[in-house]
Amino acid sequence: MLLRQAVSGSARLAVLLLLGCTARLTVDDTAGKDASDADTDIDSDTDADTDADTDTDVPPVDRDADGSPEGEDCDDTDRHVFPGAAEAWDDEDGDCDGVVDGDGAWAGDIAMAATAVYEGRRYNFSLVCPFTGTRTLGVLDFAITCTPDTDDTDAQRLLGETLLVTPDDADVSGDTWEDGVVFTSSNGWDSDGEGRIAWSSFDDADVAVEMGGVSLAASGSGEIARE
Ligand SMILES: [Ca+2]
Ligand SMILES: [Ca+2]
Ligand SMILES: [Ca+2]
Ligand SMILES: [Ca+2]
Repeated sequence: MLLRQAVSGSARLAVLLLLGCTARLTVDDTAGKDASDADTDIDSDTDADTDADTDTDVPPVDRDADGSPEGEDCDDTDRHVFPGAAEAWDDEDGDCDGVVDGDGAWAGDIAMAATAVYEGRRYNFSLVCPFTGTRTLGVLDFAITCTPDTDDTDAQRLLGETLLVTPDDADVSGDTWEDGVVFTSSNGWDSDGEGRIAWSSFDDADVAVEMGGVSLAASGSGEIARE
């Protein structure tokens, strides 16, 4: 009799254990919060129950704790760099918009004044010369192109059909470029000058160029904008 009761009790215990195991195996965190699961988030299975979190989602990583996760943050090792951050003139893309500082295409009109002394006579010219250029990763490339009126024979003879102003040294960093320029005439002469571009913002800059000389001098200034 005692033996039969012991066997019966063992059988009930085995059934209960089997039911318990079966119940646990049906818990699936991918289905969300379960009645026996203390999780509040299917991705944060930190409780002590034994159900398996089969959710394969990976929480976003934000290494520099700037609120912008890896993938959105273009530099997840620098907490000052993230989408929407303030851009600074530091040769880095601080706001993660894919553009470093004032890089891009630039254009505007430069008002150029030139004086020439030729065979004892003084000539004055005023021209509007388009500026086109690009600034990319520390390299500045531009040309100011003056094309005197074809009817102005004096300008054609002294300045040329085309007078170009180009940078002598294209390296640029920060909000100011100041270096040599070269004035090159289609008449076959060229002359060194000085140039300066000062950025008042990431979208606007002031340009100044100058070439001194006894027989020919020129200076120009104007505003350019990022296109
Ligand atoms: Ca980050
Ligand atoms: Ca960052
Ligand atoms: Ca920057
Ligand atoms: Ca940027």
